[in-house]
Amino acid sequence: ITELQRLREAVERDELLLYYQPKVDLTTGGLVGSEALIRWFHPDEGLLAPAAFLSLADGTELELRISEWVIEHALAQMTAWQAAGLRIPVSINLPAAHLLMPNFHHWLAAALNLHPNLDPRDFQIEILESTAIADMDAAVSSLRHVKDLGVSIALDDFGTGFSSLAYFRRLPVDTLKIDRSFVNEMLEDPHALGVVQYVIRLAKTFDRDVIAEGLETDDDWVALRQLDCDQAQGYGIARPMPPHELPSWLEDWN
Ligand code: G
Ligand code: G
Ligand code: NA
Repeated sequence: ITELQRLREAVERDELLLYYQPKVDLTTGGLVGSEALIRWFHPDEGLLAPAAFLSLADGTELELRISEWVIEHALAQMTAWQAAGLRIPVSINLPAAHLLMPNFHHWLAAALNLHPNLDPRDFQIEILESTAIADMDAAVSSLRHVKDLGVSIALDDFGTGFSSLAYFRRLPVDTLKIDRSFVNEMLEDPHALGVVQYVIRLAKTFDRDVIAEGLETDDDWVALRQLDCDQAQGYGIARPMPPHELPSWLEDWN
């Protein structure tokens, strides 16, 4: 059987799982959310990261099935945490093409309706900045439909794409995520630092939230805070972890 068929079976056999990486407020240190990151627990090869399998599904109906699976499982996890007394906002990663499908918001609304106790404002969708958006008017309208449900949108890996400021200004996104390549190098490379500073100011100018990816050290934390960055995630806070570990991580962190 092909690798693609094997991945299809993995979805149906529930071999996929979501890990969660905490996001914190850089001023208070408090948890502000978590990013769901897909993994494949392969019976022979062990735990596989998305880079090892996700591209197999590119452009197939399985890619859509995986997005559906991610939405369902992330919402179910939020509901489970909530039942345990934990309110943990979650963001998921979706191919921009899925978010931009004309019927996507109906699909998302149906998934949210299965979880009436969740506040949709605790749910966020991350799409890559580098995704080319061919039809800007259609994109703006799709994103507005999603936002009308209360769900927020983040532009991921910001700074690595080619989007113009005019494009960015029109897109109704709530959050900019500064790509970790800039954060990792900002203390050695003044150009990287300049980009980080620029994205933070851009976000503030447009009244958007801003989060830094790839915070690895205490020095990174201090620098980002001095630059007025609101939030961060990264190995210096926590690595992505299975959901049952998050409550005890949180207890240690607090
Ligand atoms: O977890 P890790 O850092 O290895 O993830 C690598 C990349 O894979 C992330 O930057 C993210 O963009 C992508 N990714 C992770 N989980 C998902 C997912 O559920 N769906 C999609 N489409 N991409 C994901
Ligand atoms: O932007 P994206 O969604 O791809 O980011 C998530 C990816 O980044 C995951 O693969 C995760 O494991 C990885 N990641 C998260 N924090 C850090 C970090 O502090 N340093 C590095 N090198 N990678 C990180
Ligand atoms: Na992401």
